[in-house]
Amino acid sequence: MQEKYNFADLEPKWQQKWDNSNLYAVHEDKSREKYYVLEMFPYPSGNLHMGHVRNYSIGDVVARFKTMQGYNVLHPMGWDAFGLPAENAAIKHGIPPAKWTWENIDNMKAQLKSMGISYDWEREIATCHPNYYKWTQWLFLQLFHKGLAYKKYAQVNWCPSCSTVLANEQVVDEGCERCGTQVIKKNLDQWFFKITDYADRLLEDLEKLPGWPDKVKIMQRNWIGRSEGAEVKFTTEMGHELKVFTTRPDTLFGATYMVLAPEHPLVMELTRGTEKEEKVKEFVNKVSKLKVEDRTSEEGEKEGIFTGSYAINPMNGEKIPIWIANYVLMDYGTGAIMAVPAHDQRDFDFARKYSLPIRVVISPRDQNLDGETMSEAYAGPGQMVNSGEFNGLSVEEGISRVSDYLEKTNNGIKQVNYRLRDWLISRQRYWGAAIPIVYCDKCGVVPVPDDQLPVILPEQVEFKPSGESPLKDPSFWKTTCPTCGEEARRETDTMDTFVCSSWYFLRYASPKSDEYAFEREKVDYWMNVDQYIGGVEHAILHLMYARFFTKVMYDLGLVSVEEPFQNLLTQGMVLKDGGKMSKSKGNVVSPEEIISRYGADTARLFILFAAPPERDLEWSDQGVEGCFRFLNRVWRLVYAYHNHLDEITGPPIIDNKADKDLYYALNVSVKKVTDDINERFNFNTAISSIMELINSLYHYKDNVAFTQQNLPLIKESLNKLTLLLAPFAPHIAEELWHVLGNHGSVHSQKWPCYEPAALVQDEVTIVIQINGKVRGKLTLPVGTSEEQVRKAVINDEKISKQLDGKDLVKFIYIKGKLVNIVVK
Ligand code: ANZ
Ligand code: ZN
Repeated sequence: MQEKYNFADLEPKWQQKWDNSNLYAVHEDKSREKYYVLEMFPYPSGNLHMGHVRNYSIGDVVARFKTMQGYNVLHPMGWDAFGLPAENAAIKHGIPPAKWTWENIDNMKAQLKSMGISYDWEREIATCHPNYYKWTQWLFLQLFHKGLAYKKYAQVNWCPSCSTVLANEQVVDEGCERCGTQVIKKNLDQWFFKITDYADRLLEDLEKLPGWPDKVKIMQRNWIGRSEGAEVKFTTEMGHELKVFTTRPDTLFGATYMVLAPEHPLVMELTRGTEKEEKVKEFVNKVSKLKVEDRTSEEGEKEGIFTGSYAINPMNGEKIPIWIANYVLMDYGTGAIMAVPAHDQRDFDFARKYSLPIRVVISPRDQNLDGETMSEAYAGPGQMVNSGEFNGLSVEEGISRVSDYLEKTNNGIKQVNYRLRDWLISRQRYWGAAIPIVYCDKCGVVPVPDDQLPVILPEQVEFKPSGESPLKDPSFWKTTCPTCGEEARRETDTMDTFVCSSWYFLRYASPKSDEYAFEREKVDYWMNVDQYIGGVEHAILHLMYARFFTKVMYDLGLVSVEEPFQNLLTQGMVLKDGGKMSKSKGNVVSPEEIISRYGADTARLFILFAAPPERDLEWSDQGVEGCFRFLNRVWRLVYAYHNHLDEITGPPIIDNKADKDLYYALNVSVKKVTDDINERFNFNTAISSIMELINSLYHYKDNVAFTQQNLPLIKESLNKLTLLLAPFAPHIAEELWHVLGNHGSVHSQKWPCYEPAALVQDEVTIVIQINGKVRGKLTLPVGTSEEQVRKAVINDEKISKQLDGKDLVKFIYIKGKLVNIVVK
């Protein structure tokens, strides 16, 4: 053993040995209980950042700990490898996206290995590999055959100068990210997945996920956005049917105007050929440029224009004006509303602005509302008023009775609406999984037959400066129809990369299979993921899509679980100087630099020690230093003893006070580390109790003469210490495990247990304060009565001297802990 902790030698040494011995390879074994721990796979940008280090360090502790607890642990890693940055790099630097991506993967894989994470690299996957995207395409076809993949016209962002579609994140200040040209909306034929068919199940099954953070479930619930209400049929004076969706049928008598979304088909019909036509067109044009969020926010400026037409309220035959306004969206409900300004704030703002009537139809118990004088809409409980035969009903009764009435009179139906939209998966991009569809003049839309999968992406491609996808080239799209053999065109759209990541957790079960996307028996053994770990930025889309895919596959009989992720941990961010680490802020600390200066074990320990996993973590150079010093302390302690322990065998015999204290500290530490990891993933407090154990060991070493030291106890303590440290700092733990004369990898050992009896102390130390200041300590048997404590304190030599000649005013005893004496 070297005197100095030389991480730079020992870390690569062990990484190599672990690799060579296939230490982390796992196989299905029905005789053993499995545990599947998964970190969200990264996009291969080229370099790991601290967020990755945090994510994977957390996962690695869980994986190693569960392995030591005896589980058969699956802990795989792969690459979410399709996506835009590769294309941008290609356009900028002329490197083919495939080359760029594979080089980045090599780089990042080496960095991951240098962190010593316990991945089973045999199971590595990359979504851009034909062997993987073949099955992404196959799954697309399963959805297609089930009627869950369909095509329709939809709006996209379009740059007229680059003549290409832009993803939302490529639109910067309404301009094209690349050339700055103003982006326009364009309607294109697009592929969708019918996730809305699963809205109810996606919502209901959140109840089955007690192991998910509430905040994530709330975000998913809001995203699905279920609303119960009614669809009500109004008619225009000219006789068109005008349907609206409302969650408040009880307020129907208070509808004083109607609003159509600017994109509503009735807009043109109602105004064509009238004096309003020009103005309306202008208005519609203006609104179409606004962002959805700006249109719907409560604060956003509401603007509108009168169509000149009227509608008839089915409840009372009243004639009310039809307006067009920016705050009503085409793709929610029916794209039209009845406006009830007295009870809806957005309608209220609009009505005030355009002097439209406000009629109160819900009256609260304790105030008298008047439409003329109200300063805001009233959305609370109350009684129906101004509502004919329904007067006097409560809001809830009103909603149900008016809905019944509408159904009976054929003027409406009860309805549930969702905010969730179908998933637009078409990307007019090159670097993605091609949609396996062929268009034939004779046969129409033809799915590519299974035996012709994958539809291969050409890899030696050149990008035109316009950024147009190389798939727009005849060498890709020219093909023959799988059905009739005539000339046909391939679909040139590729899939959203969220499709690739919606099933990757299943592929890890049989990553190399040519025959199946995943082998049923293996997937059934491993699924579902027991612990999923990743950033909260994926709380909505990725997790929703993965849940959707899992349910579809369940319905197709491909998997046995309906939810993919049993428990979810969303780790906090890594901050520096209070802000998120980011290139643009110039406050990035590179993992490579920290690893080369202090070693991976220090980096991991710091990141696990600095905050509980779910909280944000503030980077601290001193904190890193501190962890490095701690590992050095561990090293020196083992160094001090290692030559004396070879011959020591057998369990320790504990008899004197110093031994008892150390044995107690050891057992407390084992219990605390075990509980902290097991129950709460509180790695930070687990690490502090390892640090306390080290302090106790040093205390023993420095205060007990060497000849008096209990070497079997030291040996047991050091052995257990390395076991406790193994999940957090795997390299140094492995080295010390061997230095201490043990065989086999520390990571294949059983997790240490503690001796419950040793946790019971027979003596307690009581702190003695006089007038609030600590003046001494007394060690007494557990269970000493207050009376006896008082005697012992007052008879104590040191204390009695300080009490001499003073009046004892008060004696306060806090059991087993503290005595406070007040004197005058
Ligand atoms: C009348 C009414 C009276 C409404 C009232 C609310 C309160 P959620 O809960 O989000 O589903 N609405 C319907 N379709 C809309 C659209 N396409 N664009 C903008 N607003 C729309 O909201 C449903 C309510 O939002 C509906 O109920 C409708 O206004 C409005 F005191 O109808 B309500
Ligand atoms: Zn054909």
